[in-house]
Amino acid sequence: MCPQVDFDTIVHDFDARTQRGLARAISLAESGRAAPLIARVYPQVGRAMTIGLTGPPGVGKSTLSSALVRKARTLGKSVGVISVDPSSPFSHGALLGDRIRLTEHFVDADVFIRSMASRGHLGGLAGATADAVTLMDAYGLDVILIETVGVGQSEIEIAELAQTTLVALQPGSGDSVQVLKAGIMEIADIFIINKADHPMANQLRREIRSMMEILQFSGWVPEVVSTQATTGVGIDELWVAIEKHIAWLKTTGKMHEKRQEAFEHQVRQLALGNIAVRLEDRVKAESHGASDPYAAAERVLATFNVSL
Ligand SMILES: Nc1nc2c(ncn2[C@@H]2O[C@H](COP(=O)(O)OP(=O)(O)O)[C@@H](O)[C@H]2O)c(=O)[nH]1
Ligand SMILES: [Mg+2]
Repeated sequence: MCPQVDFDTIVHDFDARTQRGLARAISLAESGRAAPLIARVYPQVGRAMTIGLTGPPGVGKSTLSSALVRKARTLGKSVGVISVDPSSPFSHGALLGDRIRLTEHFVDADVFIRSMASRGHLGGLAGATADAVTLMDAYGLDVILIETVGVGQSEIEIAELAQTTLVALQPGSGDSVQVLKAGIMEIADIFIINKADHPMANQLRREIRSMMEILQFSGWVPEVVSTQATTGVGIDELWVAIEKHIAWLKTTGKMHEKRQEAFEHQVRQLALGNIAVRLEDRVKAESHGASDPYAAAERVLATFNVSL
């Protein structure tokens, strides 16, 4: 974010629907200074179709993103791609790979690609990403794809910002077991068996089926779609499955529920982030030379007008 760019300029560029305006608005969100902009655009959100895509490194998420962008473009839809890779904040290797796989879309004015960081956002990376989704939606992008590496709780949380969560796995990698352990299976609305030309693809399908039995999904039962992201095989079927899931969310009223939960989650994260910062200062101050932890905790709480 260029410090010399003032807020009014960003708002002006954003309102004029320039990619530069959107890019700067997201940078503002990353640095935790987008609150007035979010307040201003919030009445316009809720139009976009949001898709989360998660899975282990190397499974083909970025290649799938690129294929999904291509599909959405053939349908005349504008697309935003948010790429989140907290596992490599300093080495840009993964992000560079993502960019290479998305190069064909760079010149397309209706495709906006962004990798995320959280430099000062109270809600952390998930908070910054949530703001980016809000901004892209308000900007008018039809489809928003959020790619995250499925390695930890916060990445899972980011995938869940979306209406539909895709979990990508690849055959012959032992992925399914890893993913079950990491708690990623539970968030899948659609399983993707990517690199489906691999000889062990059928085994992975069986593994997914047996894990689905263990997890006993109720309501929506995840679809399992085989793809070859590099050639585009299965992408049409994947798109159909996504649309089917979104239709299900709408007809059952789950869409509304999901939105409400996501809203509450954002409020909670913002409030907790703020309280955590204040709390840390007080804890340090009151712990120094304190007679016992309870007494110190009482003094900390007293500054918030509450007691144990
Ligand atoms: N054979 C094969 N390779 C694929 C397929 N999809 C992706 N790849 C390759 O797998 C590697 C990792 O892909 P990438 O999209 O960067 O994975 P990510 O780390 O999950 O984003 C790249 O070399 C891709 O070309 C596929 O369907 N079949
Ligand atoms: Mg990637």
